Formats: sequence, C-alpha cells, structure tokens
Amino acid sequence: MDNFRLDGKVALITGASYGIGFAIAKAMAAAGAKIVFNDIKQELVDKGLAAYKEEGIDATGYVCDVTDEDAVNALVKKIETEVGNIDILVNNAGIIKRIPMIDMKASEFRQVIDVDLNAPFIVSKAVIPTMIKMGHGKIINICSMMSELGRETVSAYAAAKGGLKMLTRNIASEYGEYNIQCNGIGPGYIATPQTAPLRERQPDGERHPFDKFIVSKTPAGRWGNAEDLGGPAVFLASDASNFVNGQILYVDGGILAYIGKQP
Ligand code: NAP
Ligand code: GCO
Repeated sequence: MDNFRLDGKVALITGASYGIGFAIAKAMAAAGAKIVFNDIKQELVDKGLAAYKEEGIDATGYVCDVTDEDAVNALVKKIETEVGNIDILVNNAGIIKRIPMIDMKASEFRQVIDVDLNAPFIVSKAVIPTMIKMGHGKIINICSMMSELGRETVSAYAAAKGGLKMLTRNIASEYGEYNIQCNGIGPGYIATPQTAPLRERQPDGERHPFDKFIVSKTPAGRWGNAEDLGGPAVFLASDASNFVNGQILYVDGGILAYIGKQP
C-alpha cells in the first residue's frame, strides 16, 4: 500500500482556498504530500491558509492569477526555491458562466476558455521541464461531465472542459516517455460554491428544480461532496497509477452511465 502514499512529494493545487481544490489538497496532505496552493486574491490565500491550519496542514499559499503566464512562471520558480520541485500538479482553478450562448459576449466566452483551458496549458507548461529533469511527474486536470455532455447555458464551459480532456490526452502522449503521467478527474455534480445557485431553495421553500433533476439523474441519489474526489486524486497522484496515462476518471455517482428513471 506504500504505492498510494505521497510522502516527500510537493503538490501544487491551483485555486485551492476552498471547494474541490481544498478537498483534494486535504486528501493529498493525509497521504504525506507537502501542499502548495494559489488563489487570485491575498484575502483568499489567507482564508485558505487558516483553513488548512485548522486541519493541521502546514500549507504554503501564493497569490497568482493562473491565466497570467509571466506570473505563473514566476510562481513556479518561487515554489521550486522556497518549497521544492513540484512533483504533482492539480489544475483545479476554474470558473463557469451560465449564459445562453446567443446572449453570451465573446469576451465572456474567452474569459471562461482562458481560466478553464488556457491556464491548465500555461501551468502544465511551466512545471513539465523540471518534471522531465526529475524523471517523474503527475499532472491531474479537473475536467467535468461537460467534457462529455452539453447542456443549456454552459457553451463556454463545455468547450473548455472538452478541450481540457484532449489537452490531458496530449500531454500524456507527448511526455509519457519521461515518466510523466497526465490524467483527468471528471467530477459529477458536487456541492461547492460553484454549484450553489443550482441548489438554492426556492421562495416557497421547495428544492431548486435543477437540484431535484440532478439527484434523479444520479444513481447514487445525491450530489457529490468535494471529499468524494480526494481518494481518486491521491490515486492519480501516487505511484499506484504509474501506468495510467491520458485517462479521465469520472467521479460522478454513476450519472454518465445512467439514462434516467422512466417518469
Ligand atoms: P469554486 O468553488 O468556484 O472554486 C474555484 C477556485 O478557483 C476558487 O478558489 C477561485 O478563486 C479559483 N480561481 C478562479 N479563477 C482563478 C484564476 N484566474 N487564478 C487562480 N485561481 C482562480 O469551484 P469548485 O466547484 O471547487 O471547482 C473546482 C474545479 O472543479 C473547477 O475547475 C470546476 O470547473 C471543476 N468542477 C466543478 C464541479 C462542481 O460540481 N462543483 C464539477 C466538475 C468540475 P476565486 O474565489 O478568487 O474566484
Ligand atoms: C452546471 C454545473 C456543472 C458542474 C460540473 C459537472 O452548470 O451544469 O456547474 O457544469 O459544475 O462541471 O461536472
């Protein structure tokens, strides 16, 4: 079982002050990893550091906008100097804009693509050279069910996450020979701030229609918790997955496998 441990490894999880990134970082810390994270605002980094401390995790946090290539390159160099070479990268930072496509401005579409697809490219490109020198590396891209399916109002997000699935496969193809594994995790519907609008109670106290819809479409009969992603992330970050490459591991309670109950 030592193959599932992360002792002595440095893990950078982007956008991990809270939400899925924070839960993945907690699980990796429990497996022995040294946690490094970034967020876009100092106040969020401070909030994240306090939250990690509360969990007994001595994390290191930096302010960095993952869409800014110069800032990312400076961040990676700073981490390599102050913490150590990055063994594990989790491209977690992400945004969504739920706007009907014909009402969405091109600038809004580009903003989602920038954070959800261009940024994973930028951060991966920044860490791969040192991984090649080290002779090993793990990159985990947080994809989505929207890497496989579309739905109303999420055109930019689905395009980004579909692209992220293929970027995952391409990094695996291009750098597998250097013992670098690049895989994706495709969370289902997870209860985090990002999906809070889809779960809001209605004025009459009823559950949100989308909440009821998703639970009915999920064989597990519930929304996922961010903690549900911890184990799969540790597996993909560990030596236990050294021959797994270019795969998207869907952690979705079975929703992608299920046509839905007859009404
Ligand atoms: P979240 O609660 O909205 O957290 C996203 C994190 O990313 C926040 O800390 C956010 O910081 C950070 N971030 C956004 N833009 C950034 C930038 N330019 N530079 C640095 N950090 C940035 O989202 P989540 O639900 O935890 O989702 C995390 C990842 O999982 C995302 O990639 C999302 O697409 C994906 N995902 C989520 C679900 C779900 O159901 N929740 C399902 C599938 C996939 P700020 O607070 O400062 O914006
Ligand atoms: C939405 C949701 C989804 C989830 C997730 C599903 O509006 O449909 O936000 O996109 O966030 O990506 O895997």
